[in-house]
Amino acid sequence: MEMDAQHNETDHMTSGQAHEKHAMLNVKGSCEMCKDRIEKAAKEVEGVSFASWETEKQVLHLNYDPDKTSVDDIAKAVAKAGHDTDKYKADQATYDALPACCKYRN
Ligand SMILES: [Cu+2]
Repeated sequence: MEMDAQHNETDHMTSGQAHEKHAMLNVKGSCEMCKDRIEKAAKEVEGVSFASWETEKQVLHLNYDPDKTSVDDIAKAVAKAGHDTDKYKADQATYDALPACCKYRN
């Protein structure tokens, strides 16, 4: 009687990249060096296929495989590289070691 039951299942398969998810993460930084550092830190996380940080908006765009990693893991890696995220903050020592042009706190 119900013909609609199939519809939900097919939605998953519309994209070519089977598992990829897109996410945006707020990440603090200031210059082009920060952009390189943030994107490199994110891409070094296994499962991340794309990372692009917008300097003006302070937002990191991500494509990743949710079977291999999570936004949480990526945020941790970015914080470890010296950049604050919503959830995880960089250690003071790590932050202090950043070049002067990269200081984004105050
Ligand atoms: Cu910088």
